[in-house]
Amino acid sequence: MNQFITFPKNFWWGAATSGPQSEGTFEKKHLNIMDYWHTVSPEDFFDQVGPETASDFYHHVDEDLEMLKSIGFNSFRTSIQWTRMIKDFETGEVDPQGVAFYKHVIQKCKELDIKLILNLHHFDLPIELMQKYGGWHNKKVVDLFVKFAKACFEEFGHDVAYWTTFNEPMVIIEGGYFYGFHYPKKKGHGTEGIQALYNINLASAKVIQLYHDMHLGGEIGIILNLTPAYPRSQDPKDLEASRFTEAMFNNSFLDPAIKGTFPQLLVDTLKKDGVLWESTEEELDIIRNNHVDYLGVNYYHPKRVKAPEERAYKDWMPDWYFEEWQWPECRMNPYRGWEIYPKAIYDIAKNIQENYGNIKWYISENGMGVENEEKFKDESGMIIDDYRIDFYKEHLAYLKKAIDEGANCFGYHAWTSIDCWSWANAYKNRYGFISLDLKTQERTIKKSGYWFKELSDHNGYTYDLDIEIK
Ligand code: BGP
Repeated sequence: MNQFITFPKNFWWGAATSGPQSEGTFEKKHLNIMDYWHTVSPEDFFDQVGPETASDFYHHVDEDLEMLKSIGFNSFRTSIQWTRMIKDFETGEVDPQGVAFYKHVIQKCKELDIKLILNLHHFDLPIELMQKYGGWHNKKVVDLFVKFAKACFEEFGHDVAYWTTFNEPMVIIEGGYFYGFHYPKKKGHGTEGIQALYNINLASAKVIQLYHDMHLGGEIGIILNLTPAYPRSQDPKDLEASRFTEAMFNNSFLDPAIKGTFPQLLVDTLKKDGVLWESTEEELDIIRNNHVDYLGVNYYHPKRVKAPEERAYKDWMPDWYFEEWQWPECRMNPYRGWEIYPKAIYDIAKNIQENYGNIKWYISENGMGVENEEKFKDESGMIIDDYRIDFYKEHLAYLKKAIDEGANCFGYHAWTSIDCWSWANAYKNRYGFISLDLKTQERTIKKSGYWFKELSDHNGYTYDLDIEIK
């Protein structure tokens, strides 16, 4: 099948990265939890590579952004590191060097006519706030985050039109409280995690309120990783497990961000189990009345769930209500261990269209991490990543199908622009349109980068895979 697929006019094409994964720790006055984690347990990281240099965006801003422009980017997301921006977390006093760095990034994007989305939190809580207050389950951290956001809006608010409060807040809960894959590697801390989930929703709403009150003329959203929870069967018990999983892992942030409420099923379950978060009427009012202007959706893989067979945890955990299982038809990305299921993009789009007022949104991350990409190099040194191009083609085809049916999607960002560092995986799996030689910091555009340029220039591409889009 050869079909040219066109996207709506002015569609956003680009990719995302984050401060902690790209900048390097150069001249930063504080460490975040990921920086700190590497100092205490380097063996947790692939090849023990830490974030100190990362892709050295700190010293390559101009060159990198020019390269992104050259492969067709009209938009780009990164994040401001709390630990670079702020000198004193308690007062919110800024570090002039940090401010100067982000001003440079903003200025260069302007010069190149690249729309910049600045995110305020990408898993990078300052370690001092974890050591002093425990972390996101303490409401003190919420207030300090608002101070940080205020400083960002004051410094950059007139020059940046698109903001987001958090990237994948659910992963902060899963990684830091439920399953221990992020520092401080707590496992089974369900109740604390639930409080943190509430507090982050509150922090996001408070920052949205502040941003709107400052009348800066731009828009503010949130980036959520949405993982549709497909049930194993139509058995009522499996369906119940899938409804709970949706409420817990998707709607617990989606509902407050867009509707100002929490999913009833989640609230009822937590109440019944005696683990509902502590809230005040005043806080709930803030959440009720301050919604996002737009939504970013990170999509990598779905969840496949069934009714739980046994209680894996003694203390409260969401896993009391569901269990994951491997769908027999699953196509797996073996490097990352994530299922590849492009149709979920269509399902997410329909959900937003039908159940969330068709709010405007964009794909803020989607991509495929591959280990040892060196082996796909041709004689000229270019990585021939056809697998990645096919991955994008298939996902974009489902996105377009949803747009044709009325989904209010305004853009597509891949993960990521230039190969970047990651928590625990470090540089194992590469996702970029541009490869990075870790030793020399040399950047080389991959085949997918040239493909992306064509895609952006023509606002569309030829769908030529044998896989039918249904
Ligand atoms: C998302 C994060 C990114 C990025 C990506 C790839 O969850 O927002 O920061 O890391 O996943 O995941 P990983 O690097 O773990 O393979």
